[in-house]
Amino acid sequence: MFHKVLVANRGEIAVRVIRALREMGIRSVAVYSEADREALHVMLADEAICIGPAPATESYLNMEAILSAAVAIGAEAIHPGFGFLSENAKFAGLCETCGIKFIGPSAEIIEKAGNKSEARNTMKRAGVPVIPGTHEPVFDAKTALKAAKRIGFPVMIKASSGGGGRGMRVAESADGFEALFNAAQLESIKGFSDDSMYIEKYIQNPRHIEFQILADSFGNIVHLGERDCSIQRRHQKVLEESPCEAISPALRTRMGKMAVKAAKAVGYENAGTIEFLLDNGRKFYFMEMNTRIQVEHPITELVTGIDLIKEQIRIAAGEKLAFTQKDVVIRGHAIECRINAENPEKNFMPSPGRITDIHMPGGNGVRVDGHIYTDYQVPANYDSLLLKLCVYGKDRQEAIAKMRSALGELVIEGIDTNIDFEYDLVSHKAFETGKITTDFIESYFPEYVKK
Ligand code: MV4
Repeated sequence: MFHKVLVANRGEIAVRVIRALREMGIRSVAVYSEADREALHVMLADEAICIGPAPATESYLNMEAILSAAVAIGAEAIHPGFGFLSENAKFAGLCETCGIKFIGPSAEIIEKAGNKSEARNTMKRAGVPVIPGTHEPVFDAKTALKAAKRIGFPVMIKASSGGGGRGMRVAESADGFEALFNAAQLESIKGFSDDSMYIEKYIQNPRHIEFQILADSFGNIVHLGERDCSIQRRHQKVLEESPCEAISPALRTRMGKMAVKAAKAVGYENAGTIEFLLDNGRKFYFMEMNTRIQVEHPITELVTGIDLIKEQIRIAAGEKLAFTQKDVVIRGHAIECRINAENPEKNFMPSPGRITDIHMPGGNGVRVDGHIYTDYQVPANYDSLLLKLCVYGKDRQEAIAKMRSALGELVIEGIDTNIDFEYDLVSHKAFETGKITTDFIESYFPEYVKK
């Protein structure tokens, strides 16, 4: 096992990883920007190194500064968390070159998964269902239009290197198709320096379902069930739950097998996520593969009892998975609400500033993963995630009641937060009855959607 691990992140995920390292008896090294001198991850780690000024490009995205820090302090491995360098193939490759274990898959796998149209083809070849669409990347509007007519409208135009909804357009008909294609392609060239596009049949109001997988370096792969992440706003998840109430045990088995097959097809190692779209006819399609630990990992931990961060570290250290698929039992129901420093009444504008008071909920089945404390100054330089409020109940109904109770108790003063907005979401009849699709917020909270 490692003796010392550097955590190349900040905020709640850095805190989460440092806690796991301490439990495992491994020394932790925090890195921090000048804006994060007072951050919790810096206080909790065994050692801490300043890696640069506040802008992420000069600190948390600064590969040289992070690798120099790791070498200087004698860290044997780097945990990248999520965001920042976590899905950067170049960084994973540089770690390898420096003789430092990157806690995640290899640079080759990250690269493969990052190209969405290539991943799509790999999955199709492996027998994983994909959305009907093009099999070769398209580079011009004329060829794309021909493909769209063959697929049948409505279609979705997507960038091969896309993500987070960038370089993506829905085309309802041939009218105006070429303009939409050109706009999506321009966004992709600007955002990803890539003009490669693909076309898919458009799935109306699907659910976003993702399967958690764990794969060790001996080719053993298991899935840990799914998370329903359909409730999103501008491609940012707002609330997630596990399991998905619309998935029967039989469908879970089928989708889980496909998730494992998808991971096998790329020779996956470490923790990963296979994203599917589930349509209203209960048909599912592979959409993307995420090669990092995800924000919403705690709900999977709550329903499986498996510590995903510890598993990531064990796998990276070369250990075999200590359990098989039949040992993984999904029990009860978990929900996560992301609590952000933002103002829902002002188009969710970020609300950095000093936290003057906090009251945390607690009790049976309540888990808080956060990084804030009284008098902490939330910097304006990074994302607005303050904490993740998670609840675990024997069933969905109990989990919902627990979440409402916990949100009602949670107090964060001094800055604006989305606590009340989350309370309204979990109190809505449509949420209670499980009418959850990707258009949930537009449909039931239109006043919060800026046109
Ligand atoms: C789609 C789709 C419908 N049909 N693809 C959104 C981000 C990127 N990962 C892919 N996305 C979508 N792809 C086809 N063929 C709908 C979405 C989509 C979506 C997916 C998951 C969660 C929220 C979403 C919000 C809008 C659109």
